[in-house]
Amino acid sequence: MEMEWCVSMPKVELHAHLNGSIRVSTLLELAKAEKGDIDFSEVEHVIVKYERSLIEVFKMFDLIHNLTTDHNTVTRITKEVVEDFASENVVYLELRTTPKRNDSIGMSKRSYVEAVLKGLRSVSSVDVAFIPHNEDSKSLFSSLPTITNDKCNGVARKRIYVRLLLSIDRRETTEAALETVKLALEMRHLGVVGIDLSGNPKVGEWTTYLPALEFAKEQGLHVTLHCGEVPNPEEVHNMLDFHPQRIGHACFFEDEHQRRLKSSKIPVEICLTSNVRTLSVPSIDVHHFVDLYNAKHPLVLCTDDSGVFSTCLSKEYKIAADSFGLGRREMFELSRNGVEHIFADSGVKEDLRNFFNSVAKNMEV
Ligand code: 6MZ
Repeated sequence: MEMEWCVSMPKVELHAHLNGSIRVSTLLELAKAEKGDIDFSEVEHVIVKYERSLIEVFKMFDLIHNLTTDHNTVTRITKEVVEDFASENVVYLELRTTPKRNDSIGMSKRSYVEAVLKGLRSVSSVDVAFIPHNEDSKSLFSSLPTITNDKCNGVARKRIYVRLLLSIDRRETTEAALETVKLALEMRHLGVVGIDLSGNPKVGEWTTYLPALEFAKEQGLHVTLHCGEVPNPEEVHNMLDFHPQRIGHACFFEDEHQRRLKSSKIPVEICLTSNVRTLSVPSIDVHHFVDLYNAKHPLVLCTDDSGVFSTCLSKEYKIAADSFGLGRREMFELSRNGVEHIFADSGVKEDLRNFFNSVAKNMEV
């Protein structure tokens, strides 16, 4: 499958961690400029490293957080990440991030999220629609690119929907998790649509986060969980009992869980490169995508951490097409089906459906 075609196809991204999606060039620039504890010559090779184990990935996040967690940098990376996704024709982005408190620089979880929102407002290269009920007047059609042969040549100004998920880090306490959920509720009118549970899968206990996740659900927030990223059958069992609206990864699922997943129809966010790099699956050809895809289970391809894993969503589609023998029509359908699993309201969903339908005609798929 040609990369160009994968780029030109409209896509939805539902599993992207803000700090993991940082541009490598930005990370290197920040590391070079850092005057504090970080010695650039020691971290440079860590940043540009290609292969990373799961343990190294989480060390990398600690390094990234050391470099990024002040308000201005959070704003900057948000702007860049949205621009990067928009530039490869992502038309709906659900960006997730862990609100961080850092008293020493006057950062609260709320001011962290406000810095993210400032980043969304500061994007100038594309139109960003992130405030719910504010965008009825303008649909994605205003950005429908002119398509010649099989290429999009973005004549019109690009437009992207962005919604936010606030992540609970598995290192957090029940109280800290509840604080994140309350913040998400207070910021719903600013485009926060749900809660994610993430962080080092080898850390923490399900019962710690459960009260906050149940509260989120009761209040009508959408919930997605990192589930089965490492072997932990008891936790997978409990997570399936909770019945989140989506799950991420689903790598280590025993047969019984696989059966329950399929009958539950819980959509799975699939992150091919991330899973292969962190050895959550031994190799791409045995990835559980194939089994779920053949069973017509709801799926969506995602990047996870495009900066950390040197990928982008178009590349993930190309990898799926090349590894599993899918053609243009199948790839387009896979992308289009992602719309059904977004957490934004029905108006956005309808606009996206119409958009994909008209692009399908133009792209002759
Ligand atoms: C679990 C992950 C992850 O929130 O600071 N994160 N959690 N598994 C993964 N698979 C590789 N990749 C990223 O973005 C970085 C944070 O996202 C979570 C981790 O908590 C990481 O610290 P934010 O914007």
